[in-house]
Amino acid sequence: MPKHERGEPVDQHGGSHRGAFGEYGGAASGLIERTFREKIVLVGLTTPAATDGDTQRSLDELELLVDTAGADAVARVAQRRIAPEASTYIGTGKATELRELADRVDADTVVFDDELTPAQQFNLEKLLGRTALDRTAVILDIFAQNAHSQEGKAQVELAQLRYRLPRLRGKGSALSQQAGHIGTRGPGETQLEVDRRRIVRRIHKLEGDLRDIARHRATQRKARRRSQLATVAIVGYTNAGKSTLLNRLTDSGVLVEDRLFATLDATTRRLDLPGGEAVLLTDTVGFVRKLPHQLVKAFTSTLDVVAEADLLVHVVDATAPAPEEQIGAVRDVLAEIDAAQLPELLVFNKADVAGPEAKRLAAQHEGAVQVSAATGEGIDVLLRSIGDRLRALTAVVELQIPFDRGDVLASIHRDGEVIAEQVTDAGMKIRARLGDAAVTRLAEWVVASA
Ligand SMILES: Nc1nc2c(ncn2[C@@H]2O[C@H](COP(=O)(O)OP(=O)(O)OP(=O)(O)O)[C@@H](O)[C@H]2O)c(=O)[nH]1
Ligand SMILES: [Mg+2]
Repeated sequence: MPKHERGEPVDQHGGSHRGAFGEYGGAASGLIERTFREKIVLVGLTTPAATDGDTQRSLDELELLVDTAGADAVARVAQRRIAPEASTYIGTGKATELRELADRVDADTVVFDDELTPAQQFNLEKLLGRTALDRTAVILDIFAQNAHSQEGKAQVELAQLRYRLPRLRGKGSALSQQAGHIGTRGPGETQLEVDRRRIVRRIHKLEGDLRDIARHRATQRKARRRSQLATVAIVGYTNAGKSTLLNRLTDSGVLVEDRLFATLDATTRRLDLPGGEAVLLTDTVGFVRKLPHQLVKAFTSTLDVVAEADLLVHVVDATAPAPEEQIGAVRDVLAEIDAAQLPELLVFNKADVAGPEAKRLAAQHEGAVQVSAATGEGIDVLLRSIGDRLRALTAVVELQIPFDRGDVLASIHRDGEVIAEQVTDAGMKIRARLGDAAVTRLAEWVVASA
């Protein structure tokens, strides 16, 4: 049984004390191990655009998420509907059936595969007589358990508070959120208003802290840019093997676990490519289908490193049940952080287990490679591909530098790759491969671009 260090910050700052998976009491201190695993019923909806198989796969993943969060899925329900029902998501009739099932299997909680509106969640809890949660709450719970750095904790807390704010309601009473109801009128603030204000204040504080971190990061990145090293970001679905790959390539010792969202912070290391050039390689948080937008938004200070990369190395688990779907989900998140346009190198990982499937997948995507981050198979090809892709992204230009500008000459050697040098009457004529920034900076000496 894992230890749950969930110093869930929200509990200290007001609002409902209900953690994602019920009351914790002393467990919030991280000293007391949870002695039971909650029993969960999973509920998924199949809309006309999807198949039953899609829903089952999504529920398989939800089961894994629930398990990662520390609970057991004991039953699942899939329902076909044109669209979610506005007030109860599945409709009252289905909700009654669901309650009977939950009673029968003695479930503590029902988890829905899509984000519920605050009203749906409220109505469902009344109909089901037990806690109703959604996929978002489960993912937030896992993030809360895995956040260790100050930045990670602040980001997760911010996402949680933004998720909880509209769901806040007065203790115990179903009607207390309706202003003007008996018992809520009168001078002074209701407890609910106090809680809400406290949360809003905390949200502003966290936003300010994270803005500071983001600013500090931007300054660091600017310094790196000046060093002209290309930046490569490893992205991919959670558990695809991103951290294993960073470790394989740079001996980083980043935590690797067969667990969802093991990595929440970014780690950057220098990587020397076989062609002699060096790049900065970053491993960061993984993505998942329906990654809560609150999290994506809260994680900007971590994800900026992806949005500003020169190249994305997109790691795909070739043993996953539906790798193409995972690729799509990752690209959806990339679009959300304005990184969809970045050059991407697809890497099908776990080739040691996937066998011919890895090769087949790589063949279906132009320029893709297959590797095993665990055994090292295919890593040489990957390194060459990274070098090739980066070189293709930098321009080859010709520059004419007067003899008295040794400083400019030195900066070309430092920032780019000199292909040819020739002494002419007018000075040094140089053919060099340079990044965008260097080309702009050296524009007055550029005589031709190839
Ligand atoms: N067989 C095999 N297992 C691998 C390979 N690469 C990674 N794994 C395993 O896959 C699991 C996840 O690896 P991680 O490197 O933590 O994956 P990640 O993408 O960083 O995951 P998160 O940080 O949780 O999003 C671990 O159990 C690894 O040992 C591989 O090439 N082959
Ligand atoms: Mg990782």
